[in-house]
Amino acid sequence: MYKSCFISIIGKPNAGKSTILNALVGEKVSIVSWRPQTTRDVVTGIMHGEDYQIIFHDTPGLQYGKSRLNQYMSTGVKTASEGADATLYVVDGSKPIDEDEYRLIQGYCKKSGALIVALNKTDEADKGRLAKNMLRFNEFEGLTAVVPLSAKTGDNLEVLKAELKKLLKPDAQYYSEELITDRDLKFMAREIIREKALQYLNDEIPHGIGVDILVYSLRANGIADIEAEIIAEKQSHKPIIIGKGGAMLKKIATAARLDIEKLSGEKVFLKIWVKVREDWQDNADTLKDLGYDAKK
Ligand SMILES: Nc1nc2c(ncn2[C@@H]2O[C@H](COP(=O)(O)OP(=O)(O)OP(=O)(O)O)[C@@H](O)[C@H]2O)c(=O)[nH]1
Ligand SMILES: [Mg+2]
Repeated sequence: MYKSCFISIIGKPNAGKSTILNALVGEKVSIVSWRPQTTRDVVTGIMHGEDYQIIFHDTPGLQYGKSRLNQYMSTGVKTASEGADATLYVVDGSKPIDEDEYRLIQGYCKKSGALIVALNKTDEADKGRLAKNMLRFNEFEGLTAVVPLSAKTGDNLEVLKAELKKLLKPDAQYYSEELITDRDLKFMAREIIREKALQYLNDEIPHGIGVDILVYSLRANGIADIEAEIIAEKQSHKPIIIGKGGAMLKKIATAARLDIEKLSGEKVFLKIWVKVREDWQDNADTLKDLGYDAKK
């Protein structure tokens, strides 16, 4: 009998939620960076087995900003967590876990559905700290399992998979086997460009940027033409994003193009412009243009 399960991946910014999702799915479906608040949308990733599938919803890190964009992100987390059969709560196990986070996780224990805690980044964690955290979680009532792992090295990933598979129940096959995400190439292109910008730009700029895909069209010979705009929130950010003689923008565009080509299997022509829209994170129209639209 076919089995499936919906699991939401929740946790603080930068804990490694998207990295875990990608490791579970076996492909990069959700962008990753060392900066907190990389993920802005709920991203679906599907892990397929012989007679089962697990549908994961990667969510934005739990955060408390007040902009409309932050509200969109918080709503995504809430909806994903309410609609799931189970929760995978990801903790950065290489750092001390504060009492607020323990309390938060205890709150999740009381909700219906299984709760698995992934203590991530064991490759960077001190053994003593890890043991202490494990002991603490073992005292939690209502916790299904605690799994220390490293999403980066893959260490103990199989143990996590085994725990997740225990949550499967007889159910329909919601997605066909070749699908690893429900997002289209236009969304993925937007995210990949944003990932490269997050990776290459210096500290004051990345959180203020958005990416709008203006054109994504496929020629008969399989070549994709993509035109995108990086939206900056300050005029002073524009020259920095463009770089000396256009060098920074070129670096972002080249890295993004290579990743989009790998993902789509198409040859890609990518053009990127930079535009300034002040306060776009609070502007309903711009947010809609960029796909941060709650009604989606
Ligand atoms: N050393 C180490 N680094 C990791 C591991 N997993 C993730 N990272 C790194 O941690 C950073 C954050 O990873 P993400 O997967 O983007 O974290 P996230 O929880 O999705 O973050 P948000 O989307 O911002 O909430 C990146 O630099 C990852 O490479 C791990 O197991 N070990
Ligand atoms: Mg993420």
